[in-house]
Amino acid sequence: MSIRNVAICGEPSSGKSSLVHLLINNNHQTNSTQILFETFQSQLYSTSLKLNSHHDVEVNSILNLVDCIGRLESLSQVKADLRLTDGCIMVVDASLPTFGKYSELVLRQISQENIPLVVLFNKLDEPLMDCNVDLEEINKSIQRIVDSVNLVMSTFNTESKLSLESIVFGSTKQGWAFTLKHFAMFYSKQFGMNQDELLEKLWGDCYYDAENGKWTNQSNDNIFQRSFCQFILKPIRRVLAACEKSEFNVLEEVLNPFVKSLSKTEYTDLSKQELINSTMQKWLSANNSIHELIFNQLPSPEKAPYNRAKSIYSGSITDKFGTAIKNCDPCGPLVVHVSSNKIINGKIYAISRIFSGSLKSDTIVRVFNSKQVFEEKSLRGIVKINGTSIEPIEEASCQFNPIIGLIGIESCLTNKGSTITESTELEAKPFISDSKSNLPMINVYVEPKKQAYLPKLIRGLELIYKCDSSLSFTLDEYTGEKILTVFDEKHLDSVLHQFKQLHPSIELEVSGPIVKYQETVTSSSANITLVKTPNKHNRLWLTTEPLKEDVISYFESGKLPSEPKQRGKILNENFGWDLVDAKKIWSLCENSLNVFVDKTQQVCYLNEIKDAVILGFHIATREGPLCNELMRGVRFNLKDVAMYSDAIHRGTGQIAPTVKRGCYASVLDAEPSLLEPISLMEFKCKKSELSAVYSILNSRRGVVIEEQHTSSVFGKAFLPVSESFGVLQYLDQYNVSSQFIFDHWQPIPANSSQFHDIVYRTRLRKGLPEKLPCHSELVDKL
Ligand SMILES: Nc1nc2c(ncn2[C@@H]2O[C@H](COP(=O)(O)OP(=O)(O)OP(=O)(O)O)[C@@H](O)[C@H]2O)c(=O)[nH]1
Ligand SMILES: [Mg+2]
Repeated sequence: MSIRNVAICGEPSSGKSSLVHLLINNNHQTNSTQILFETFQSQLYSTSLKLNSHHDVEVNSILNLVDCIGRLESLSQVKADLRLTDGCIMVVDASLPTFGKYSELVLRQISQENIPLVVLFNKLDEPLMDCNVDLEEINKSIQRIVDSVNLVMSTFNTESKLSLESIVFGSTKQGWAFTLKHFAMFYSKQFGMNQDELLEKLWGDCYYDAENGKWTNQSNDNIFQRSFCQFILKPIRRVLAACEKSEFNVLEEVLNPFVKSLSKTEYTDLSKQELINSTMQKWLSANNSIHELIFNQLPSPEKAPYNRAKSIYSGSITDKFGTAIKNCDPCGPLVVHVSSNKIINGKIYAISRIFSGSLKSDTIVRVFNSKQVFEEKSLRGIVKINGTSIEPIEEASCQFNPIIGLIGIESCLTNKGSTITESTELEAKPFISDSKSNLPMINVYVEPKKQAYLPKLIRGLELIYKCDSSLSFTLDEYTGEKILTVFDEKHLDSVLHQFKQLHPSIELEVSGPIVKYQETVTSSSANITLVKTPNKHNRLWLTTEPLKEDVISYFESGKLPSEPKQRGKILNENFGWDLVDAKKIWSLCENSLNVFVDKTQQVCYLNEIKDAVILGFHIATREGPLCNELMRGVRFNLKDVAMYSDAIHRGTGQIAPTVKRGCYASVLDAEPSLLEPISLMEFKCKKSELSAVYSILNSRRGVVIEEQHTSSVFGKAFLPVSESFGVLQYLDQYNVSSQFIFDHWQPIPANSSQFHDIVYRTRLRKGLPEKLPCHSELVDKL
C-alpha cells in the first residue's frame, strides 16, 4: 500500500479545488457536501486509488489531500497545514504574468522546511485558446515564474531548486496535463534520442534547426522556434483550435503521431467543450499524469520525515523522539502535530498529523501549546475526514492514517497549532511553531441584540477563534466589550457567517470597523525628563529616542539573543549600538518593539526597583500618551536615579506610575507621531477593468507599485487600512480579484489634519480628555 499526504497551495482562484476534485476523481461528491468554513479553513480529502506500478500491477494507494486556503490573511494556517503533509503541489495560474506575495511566502516556508514541491502551471487553456497571445509570450511567463520560484527557494536553502520532472502544465478545468517527460517520450523515437537527453532539449533556450537536423541555443533571428513552443505548445494549440472549429481532419492529422484520436462516431453529439475535454483527456489525461507525478516525485510518510525532522522538531533529532519522527516509527513514542481546529457538521475536530507512534481513541495525551504550557487530557475519539464526511476509527499510526481528526482536546488548544505526546512522555519537546504571524488590523465590537444570548455569543466566538488562526477575539474584563480583530471585511464576513451557521437565531449588532494605529517618536527628546515619585523621595531622569527601522525589523524577527553578552555583540557590530547600552537592555516589549535601557552609573539599590521600573515602562508603551494606542519603535533611557535609602518609600506603587508619567513626558518631548497601518493590495484583472482599479485607488490614497501585463494584468498597490473598507466589494463588481495583507507602518505627519483628526476621534471614543497632556504638566522641577 502506498500513501501520499499532499498539500495543495496556490493563490485565490488558481484552481486548487478543481485539481482536488480532478484527483479524487469524483469519489467525493462535492455538490452534496456542505462546507461550513468555506473561506478561512482548508479542506481535507482522502481517497483510495488503484495505481499501475512499473510492472502494470495494480497497487492500492491512498491519497490524502489538503486543499489549502489561497488567501494571504490565512498564511499562518497554510503553514500549519503544510506540516500535516509530506509534499506540496503549488498551483500557479499560467494566464498571469507572475505570482504574488502568497506564493512567495509559501515557497519560503517550503524551502525552510525542506518540503518536496511540484508546481502545476494551470489554466494553460486560456492563453492557448487566445490566438492573440504569442506562444513565445506564454513560454516567457512560465519561465519567469520558474526562475522566481527557484530564486525564492534558493535564498533559504541554496540546494532547493525545481527539477524539470517536478513541473506539470495543464488545465484542470478541461482535465488535461502533461510533464516534459511525456513529450520527451513521444518524441524520443522521432529524434532517435534517449528521453532524458530530449527532456533537457524541450525546455529553456533550446531551438531546433530542422534543415540541418541540429539543436541550437540561438533562435537565429527568430527563424527557429523555441522547442517548448514548437513541439509542445503548438500541437496543443492546434488541437484546441481544431476542436473549436470542428475541423476533424486537422484534429486527426495533429494527434496522429501521439495518440489514436476519437473515432468519428465519438465526435457526434458532443458540444465543443465536451469535444475539447474528451479529446484532450484522451491525449494528455490530467488524472493519470498528476497521480503519477505525486507518487513518483513526492515522498511517502515513511520517507519524508527523514530530511525534514530537524527543521520541524524543537528537540534533538538524535533523542528517542527525534529518531522516531525521522524514521516514522509506528512503535516509537507518540508525537503528533495539531494544525488547527475545524468545525465539521457542527462538531469540532483537532486536525492532526501523527509523526511517530500510534494512538488509540481513548489515549491520555499531553498537549503542548508552547514550550512551557501543557495540559493533560483523555481523547474522546479519532476520526478520518474526507470533505465533510467523518468516519470514526479506533486506532491510528504514523504509517496508516497519519492525518486524522481528534475529539475531546479542543478546550486546551489555541489557534496557533500544538504538539501532542502521550501523558507519560515527560521528555518530549514540541514542534517548532511559526512565531511571526501577521497582525490583524481592524477591530469591531459585537453584541447580541438580546442580552440573554450573551453567553452563547461568547462561546460561539471563542469556538470560531479556536478554528481561525488569523482571528483574535478579546473579552475586555473591565468594560465587558467583545472585540473581534480581523484582517479585512471579507474576513469579518466569514466570521459572522460562521457564527450564523452555529446560531442561526441570534442576531448581532456589529460596530463599524476601527483601525488600530500605533504611537511613536520622530526625534530624540529635547530635554532630560525629571520625575519624582508621589512621596517626593525618589527621582528618575529619562530620555527617549526613536529606534532605527533596521533594529526594529531585527527585534521583530525574534532573533535577538537573550544572553546579554551575545545580545550586546550583535547590536554593537550590526547596528552600531554602544556595547554597554546593548548589554544593559532591561526590557524589550516583543509585541510593540520598544526597549528600555539602563544608562545609569553606580546607583545604589537600583536592582531593587528594576521590576517596578519595567512595569511602568510596559504600562506606558501599551497605551501611549497621544491616544492610548500601542507604542512602537521607541527607546527609553534611564539616565539617572536618586533613591531614598529606606526601601519602604520606594515600593512598586511609588515607582511604576512615576515611570509611566516619565515615559509619557519624554515621548511628548520627542516629537511624537502616529503610525498608520498600510496594506499591500494585490489585484488581478483583465486589461479593460484596470481603470476601475485606478479610480478606486486614486480616491483612497492608494499607490500602485507594480503592474505586469500579459493577457491579464497582475498588480500591487499600497493602500491605507483605514481606506480599504468597501474596496473588495467595489472591485468584485468589475471582476477584479483582490486581496490585502498588512505590509508596514507609515508615519502620519504630526502637524497634518489627519493626525489631529485621528487623535481627536480616538480620544473621544476612549473617553479620554479632549486636550492632549503636555510635557511641562507631567515633569517635576528639581
Ligand atoms: N480556464 C480555466 N479555468 C479554470 C481552470 N481551473 C479552474 N478554473 C476556474 O477558476 C475558478 C477558480 O477555481 P477553483 O478550483 O475554485 O480555484 P481555487 O484555487 O480553489 O480558488 P479558491 O479556493 O477560492 O482560492 C473557477 O471558476 C474554475 O472554473 C483551468 O484550468 N482553466
Ligand atoms: Mg478552493
